[in-house]
Amino acid sequence: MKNLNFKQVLLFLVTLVFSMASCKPKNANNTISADAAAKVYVAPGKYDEFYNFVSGGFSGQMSAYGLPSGRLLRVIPVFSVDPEKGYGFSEETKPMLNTSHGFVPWDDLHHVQLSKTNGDYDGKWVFGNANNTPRVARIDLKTFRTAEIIELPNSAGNHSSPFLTENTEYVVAGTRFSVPPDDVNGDVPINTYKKNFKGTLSFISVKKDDGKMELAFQIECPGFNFDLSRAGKGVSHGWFFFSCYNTEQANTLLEVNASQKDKDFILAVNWKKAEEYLKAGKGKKKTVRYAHNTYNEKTHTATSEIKTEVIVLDSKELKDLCYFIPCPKSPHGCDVSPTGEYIVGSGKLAAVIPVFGFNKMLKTIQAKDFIGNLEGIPVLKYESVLYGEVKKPGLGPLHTEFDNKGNAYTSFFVSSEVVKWNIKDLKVLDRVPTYYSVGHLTVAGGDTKTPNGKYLVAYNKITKDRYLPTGPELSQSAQLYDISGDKMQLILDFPTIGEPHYAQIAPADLIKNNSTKFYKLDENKHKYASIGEGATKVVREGKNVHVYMTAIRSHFSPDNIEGIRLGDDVYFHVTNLEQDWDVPHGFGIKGASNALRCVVIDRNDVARCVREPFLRFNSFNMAQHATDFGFNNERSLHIAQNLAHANLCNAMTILRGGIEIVNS
Ligand code: CUK
Repeated sequence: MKNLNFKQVLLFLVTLVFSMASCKPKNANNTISADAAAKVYVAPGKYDEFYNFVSGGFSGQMSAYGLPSGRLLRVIPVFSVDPEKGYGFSEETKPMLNTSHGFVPWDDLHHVQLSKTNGDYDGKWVFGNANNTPRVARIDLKTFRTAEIIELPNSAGNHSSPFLTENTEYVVAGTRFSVPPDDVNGDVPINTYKKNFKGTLSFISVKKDDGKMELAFQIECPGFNFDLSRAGKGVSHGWFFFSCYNTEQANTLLEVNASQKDKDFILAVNWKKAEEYLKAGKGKKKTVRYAHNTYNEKTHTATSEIKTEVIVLDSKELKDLCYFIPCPKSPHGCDVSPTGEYIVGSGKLAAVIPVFGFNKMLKTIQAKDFIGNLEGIPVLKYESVLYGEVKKPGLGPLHTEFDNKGNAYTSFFVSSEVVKWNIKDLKVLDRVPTYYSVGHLTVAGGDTKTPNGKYLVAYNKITKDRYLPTGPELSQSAQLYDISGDKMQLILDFPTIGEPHYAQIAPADLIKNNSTKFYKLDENKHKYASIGEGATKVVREGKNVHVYMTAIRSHFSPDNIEGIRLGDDVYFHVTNLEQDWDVPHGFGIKGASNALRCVVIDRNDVARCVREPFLRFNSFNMAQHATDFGFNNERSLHIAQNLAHANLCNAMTILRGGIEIVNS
């Protein structure tokens, strides 16, 4: 919870937090009953029942775990480079990390969202947001690879993102911080904040068949901070709900000044209405700059395009588009029940959890039961929209998900617990501790129309005492609870990669049978592909030399390259010829800073390795490593050297042009 309001929570409750964090219950181990081990045991060779997609926070990656075992299956590079997969190192993948600011190979991958059809996961894609340089990524679940990244203009701190409508019509992304527009009018002094800073909500359309994203439109809203959001579903399909804070529009000392008011808001947006306005030509074209990056599965190459225009709808002018629902103190989570009828606001500093009724909201709008108007947006009467309040739920409510029996589960940051309550009568039914300071939680299918409800995972901010120490920084933490009975039961701790913010859990059956096993060689449309060893060659174009190369276990072709001269740029285009599941190959060049970039551990990708111009062209020493050993960097290196000795010897050393010979 590394945002400003949590600093404030910590300011106010610092003693309490410390006491919570340091008072590990003496009987913590005893609270896990004997059957826990059996519940999480997945026998060797057996598959897990669920995939758990977990955000990597500041690692910029996403990871896939199996549940209930907690086994790490794969780290999926998204917003950061990853030598294990060559992502961001190979020339083919570098464009994925391009932005309007240039190459940005890092971000905070904050929330994940699985694609939906009719309000349930469909297993096609998983989306992730970049918090820092606002971007949204789509990962293809056939390949577990990042297929597309779109940057968002007019945004800063892309936090209420990426949340999806019930048929993945849109990926929606609200800006956490209001900013001046990205166009020529954007250079304004901070004391004009209230006038010039705006909160922009982005609606990215997603094509049904191939998932292709487009920035369809944006809605310009008052200069508040949009923290989190959820789409309506079922009865509330067509609406979107955003929690907002800093409605004071403070621009100094946000820790204190942004939480003065007794109530902030949940913004209800009628996106079907937005579509009507768009059709009627009510949008205004604005000049912006944003990158749109796409990975092509046929050419195995990414392209990055800079786009310069976006259509913006103005919430001030367009009636019936937006409404404010008052919500106690700095609402954070904003979650919608499986039927779509109940909207749960979690004020981080509030003593109750307000639950709003969607139909009550519609009636309030119809009756024009408003208590005011903020920059053209009607403010509804709290009592009229409120279904009820969960009383004394805990301290610091954050996020809520749902099971299949009419219950809700809310995470509490300050009191470090998960609280189960009934949606209908709002009674608290059960509470279990987390260790410690839980942020998000996820229930299997917990944001869908038909939750599975078997497991809940809590993602913690603090891990004191849970794992073997690892120096000043401890492992990140997830905790798995069995929620199938009346009482929640902690059954497993497992560490995660990076800081886990949000995660989702999908049945394995939805995804596993669609996994791509390998790329068919005759479908490879890469410009420099060599389809078969017979097609390999070395082609000189002035000072550029293109080596068309193939890799098959355990052999490179050609295995001698002669005639390279000092000052040449040599491009190695390596095609993996394997046509079987899981036979990737690596490729490296000794001494080149991009040697790692050439460790492209890919199926049938072609790696184009461009030598850095500032490097002296001394020698090449290439080696292939067998893949049935699995990979880590050290081992790859080791095998590479061994193979160089065993198979390749001097074969790949460049012998001509006054170049030093490498005796490998
Ligand atoms: S969150 Cu982003 S800092 Cu509750 Cu999704 Cu914690």
